[in-house]
Amino acid sequence: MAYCKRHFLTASLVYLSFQGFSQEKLAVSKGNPIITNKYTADPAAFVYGDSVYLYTGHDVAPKSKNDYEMHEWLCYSSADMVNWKEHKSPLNVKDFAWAKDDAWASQVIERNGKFYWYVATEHGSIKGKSIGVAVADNPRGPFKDALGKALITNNMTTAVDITWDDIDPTVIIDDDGQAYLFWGNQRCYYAKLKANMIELDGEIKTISVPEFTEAPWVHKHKNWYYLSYASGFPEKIVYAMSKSINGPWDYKGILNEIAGNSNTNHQSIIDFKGKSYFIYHNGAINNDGGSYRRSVCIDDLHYNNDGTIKRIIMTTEGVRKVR
Ligand code: FUB
Repeated sequence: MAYCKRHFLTASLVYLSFQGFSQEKLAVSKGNPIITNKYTADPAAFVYGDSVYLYTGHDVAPKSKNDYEMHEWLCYSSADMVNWKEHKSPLNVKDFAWAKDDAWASQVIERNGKFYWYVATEHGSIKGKSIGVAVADNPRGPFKDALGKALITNNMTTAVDITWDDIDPTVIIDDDGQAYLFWGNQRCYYAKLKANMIELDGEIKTISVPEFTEAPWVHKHKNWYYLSYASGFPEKIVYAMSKSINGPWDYKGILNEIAGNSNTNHQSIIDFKGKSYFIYHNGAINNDGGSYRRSVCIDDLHYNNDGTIKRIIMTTEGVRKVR
């Protein structure tokens, strides 16, 4: 693994300007981690227009605390994967009146000019984690609760007897227009979404893949569907492939090894301007990163001719500018 903590400590982000009226900060990534002025976790990226939009959780746990503390989600954009704009935080757990706290993993997708943000958070009155959805007219927000209640609550899923199995939503719209939501911890769930993107369309199903911990990410590349997910603990990212979004999923093994100084790894995979990227987090920032103070990193992802994916090489240098 091309990982060296000493080198990560030298990775930095240079602030170029601050435009008070738009509350955007422009920063140049010097490598991994790409953002060093705050802790960022659970990356989810998507391409819109000429840019990549990157949404993350925001770890704010003090060094003395060995647990997650996360209250808001963050939004960044880049046209070249190196120069990143930090936008004003477009969504806070307080924007969901029914939620208690914990701005955990999330993903944004666009449909018909609207942007839907699926988030995991602790429910205020139904015990356990839950999934909500917010909507906006712009990828930078502002986002507002689209439903006024959770889309998924812990009592809707019974495959495992834990209160945190309804986390880590990932969403995909298939070529025929059908949208699917995948999520889970210890068990991977999925369900169809109606065209309005805020209601389930049919039953919740489970997927059987080896050693599923959490963090599913479903993407399509050429004619293959990929289900990547965190496996074991500390987590490695593994993946499975299928010719159908409904499976069966053919397990392909490890995609990314354990990330430096972090029990979790949480990946997002995109294609942008002719290249493929693996976006994840580690615990390598400054002297006090770790499993609860994580940082987003980006490295190249390469497919083999048969559609399988080469093992990710985590680097200090990160990715090059793309045009
Ligand atoms: O950030 C909180 C949790 O840690 C996420 O939901 C998991 O995927 C793991 O990264």
